[in-house]
Amino acid sequence: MKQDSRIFVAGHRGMVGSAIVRKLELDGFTNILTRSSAELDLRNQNEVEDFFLRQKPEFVFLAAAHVGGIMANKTFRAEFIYDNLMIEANVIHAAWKHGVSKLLFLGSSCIYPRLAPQPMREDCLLTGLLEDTNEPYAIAKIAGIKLCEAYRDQHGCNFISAMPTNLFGKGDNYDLQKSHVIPALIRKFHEAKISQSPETVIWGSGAPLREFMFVDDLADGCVFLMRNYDDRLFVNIGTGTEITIKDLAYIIKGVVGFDGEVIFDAGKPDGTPRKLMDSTLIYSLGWRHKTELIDGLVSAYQHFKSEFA
Ligand code: GFB
Repeated sequence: MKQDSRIFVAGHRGMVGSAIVRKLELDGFTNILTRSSAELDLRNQNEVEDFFLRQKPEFVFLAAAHVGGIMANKTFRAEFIYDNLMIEANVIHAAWKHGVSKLLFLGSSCIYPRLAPQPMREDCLLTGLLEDTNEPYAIAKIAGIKLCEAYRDQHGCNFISAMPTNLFGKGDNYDLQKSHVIPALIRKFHEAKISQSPETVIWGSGAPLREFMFVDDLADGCVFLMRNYDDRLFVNIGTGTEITIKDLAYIIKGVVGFDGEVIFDAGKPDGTPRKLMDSTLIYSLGWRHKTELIDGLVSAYQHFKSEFA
């Protein structure tokens, strides 16, 4: 990528896309193309086709997606598969048709089988059944990987894919029914502190293990891969560290400063029991995350307070 390359960040209003734009701006890229979903509906093939024809992007970060936490995935199953399949198919096809030099597609760690050996290596894709709560989303994300591979195989396109672990940070969704666990717990503990509630309810048993990455680190990893990686195999991006939801809850409780009890609601789903990625491949290329979980959580709580509290 040259400093004045035409770089399209699809999904720049989302948590990941906005972090990629921040990173590109920090690195001095001067020609970043963005469109809101009102300006360009990526599910609409004609609109996508017209955008690529007129704007001629040279590089594409495909960060646009319909995303959400465990309950949103479980509930809005049709939207999660349809929106994501349409976005990926339209953007990847148009990128080939209009001669994009390189595209990076963003997937998710939920592409791996529910009971995959831990830590999960890239080669365990499609070796077992998926987690039911997010199967439609995972199928769409696997389709995105396969689109990149197929356009590379048939047309020689330099389309690569990155699989981030669970993310959090600036621009996260704090809607309690749709969000992921970290923004949900920040909000729940904050509101319980303000209202001096004696307790806060956490979903599930607290036993599941998750790996979390601060979104600005993920953006750094994506730009690193865009500059340094041209191979067919998709790349895991993780921190290598996992934590139980229970321990995470107590850390966030401390960051927010809530003094009450934590109650676990076993009526809510746990989802995948464990989801730790093997990030040996990206480490071997010379990349590592920079932000420790506690520092990222402190920063996320500050963003939450400045935007919502
Ligand atoms: O972050 P989360 O929704 O995503 O949930 P997943 C992680 C764990 O936190 C689950 C528990 O075991 C939840 O039951 N949890 C506890 C909570 N309290 C809460 C709460 O108040 N809100 C939420 N949301 N969770 C999603 C997938 O799975 O992760 C997607 O559905 C995607 O497909 C994404 O892969 C990264 O890790 O379970």
